[in-house]
Amino acid sequence: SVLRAAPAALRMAQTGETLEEFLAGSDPKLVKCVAAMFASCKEVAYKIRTASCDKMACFNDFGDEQLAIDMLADKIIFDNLEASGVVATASSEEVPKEVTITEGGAYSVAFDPLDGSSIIDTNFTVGTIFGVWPGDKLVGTTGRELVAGGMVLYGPRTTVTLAMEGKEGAHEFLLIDDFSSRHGSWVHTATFTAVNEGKLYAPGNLRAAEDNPGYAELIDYYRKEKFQLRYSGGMVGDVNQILVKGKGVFCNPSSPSAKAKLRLLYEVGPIGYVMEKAGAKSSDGSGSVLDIKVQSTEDRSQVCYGSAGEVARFEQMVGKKAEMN
Ligand code: P6P
Repeated sequence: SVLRAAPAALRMAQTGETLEEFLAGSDPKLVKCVAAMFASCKEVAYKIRTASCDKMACFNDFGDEQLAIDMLADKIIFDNLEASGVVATASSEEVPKEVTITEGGAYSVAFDPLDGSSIIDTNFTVGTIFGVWPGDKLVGTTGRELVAGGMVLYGPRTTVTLAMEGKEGAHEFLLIDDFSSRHGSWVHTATFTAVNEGKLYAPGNLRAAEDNPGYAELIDYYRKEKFQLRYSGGMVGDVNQILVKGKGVFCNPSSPSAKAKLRLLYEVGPIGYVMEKAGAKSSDGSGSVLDIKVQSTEDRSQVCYGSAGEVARFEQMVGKKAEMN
């Protein structure tokens, strides 16, 4: 009875706009593409929450063959993108090549189906990341050409933080789902338009500080200035907290011994789009990550997202030195 009451109570607390109402007026084919991603993530959330998953395998109650949860998520997303009929090319971090989906499709999608699957067994927040480009190409694009991007969080609640052309800011949608059905609905719960200076930091790839002196100095600065350390090792949750708190900085630098880890096409670019639409800055140490051209699906990049002051500090102290990549 409590769960059944929850959706109504949650709905009362929301801004109330449904996803359909939010998307109304956008390009119908882009709406279909974005809706396919939301539908996929509802299904992925359901599988994660109703199956016994660990790092290696996912046995669910519906007879699906045994699949690692990230491959299951990958399949769900590819199937939904194909069903949308508007996606020309898709590429996934799990299968890093450009796959033709629908000849003549209007958009192409790159996605990380389940980011953080290495921490799913600890029940930390994991997520899906996606970027939508016009046309049929992914390699050769930059983040500047993105028309939509999203971070999906499979946490205590399932949310999507979406940014798209024609909409100011980034927008959080909450999945209202009573779990007894698989037909939850998405309601708009927040709009993010600024990331201000504030003492919250999420320092990734810490081992890079061992042979990247600038990064070591930056960590010392955060400690001396008594920044709050908030880091889980799951990119989507660690970055999304900065939008929700409206302050702080996330970084994942590289060094000669700890190469750049995060994928440009599937993670760094799409999240950079969402963050910059939400008023944050991004940088690979020399400038906005949206200006980096995708040369290969395998490209990786160091990255910093956050307030203007902290991203500038990252560029000044860590920068982008060839020997560090
Ligand atoms: P590190 C998770 O495996 C991931 O790809 C991102 O989600 C996360 O931000 C990063 O790796 C963590 O890297 O080196 O800090 O553990």
